[in-house]
Amino acid sequence: MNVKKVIYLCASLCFLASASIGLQAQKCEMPALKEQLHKKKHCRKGQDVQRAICVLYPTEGHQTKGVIKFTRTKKGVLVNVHISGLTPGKHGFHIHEFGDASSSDGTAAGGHFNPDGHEHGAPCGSKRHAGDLGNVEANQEGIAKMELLVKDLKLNGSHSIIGRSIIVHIHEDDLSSQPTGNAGARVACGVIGIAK
Ligand SMILES: [Cu+2]
Ligand SMILES: [Zn+2]
Repeated sequence: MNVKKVIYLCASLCFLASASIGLQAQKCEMPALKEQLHKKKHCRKGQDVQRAICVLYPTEGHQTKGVIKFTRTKKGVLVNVHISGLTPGKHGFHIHEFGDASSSDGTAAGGHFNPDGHEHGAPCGSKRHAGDLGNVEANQEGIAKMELLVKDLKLNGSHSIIGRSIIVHIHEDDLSSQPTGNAGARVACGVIGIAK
């Protein structure tokens, strides 16, 4: 083997080695790029929630159930309420802080959703808990059906209600007593999730 051949062999080996390193690097970059594209596509979608839904299940000893739908509009969030199994009359209706429906009495959902540290109030008031939705009113059949537009309800951002819960109470919310409106026990609870 002469010197020329040795140099040629070395050069070819070096070329092959660097090519394979390059290939490996490319392989590593591929999943990262894919992940970035995936994030771009899906996280952006996640940041722009248009609709939400909450299925209410009865707490222990009660029969109240229902479905609450939230739809973002230009004027605010439209809240569509359909609840059954209530006693006739008004019942406190709030968004509570935690999306935790694990306790049989609904208390794991915590207090009213209150990201701004305000006092409890009426749904139309400007200084109130963000979760204060007032009352639902059941007819003689125990059914409450209504639609309300809540200007400052958010499905996105720091005040988003996604992952919080809805609680229906046994009594009427008087819209003034602190900190809960004196609405009593929790008869139904459900977690608010992103809807299609
Ligand atoms: Cu409540
Ligand atoms: Zn409140």
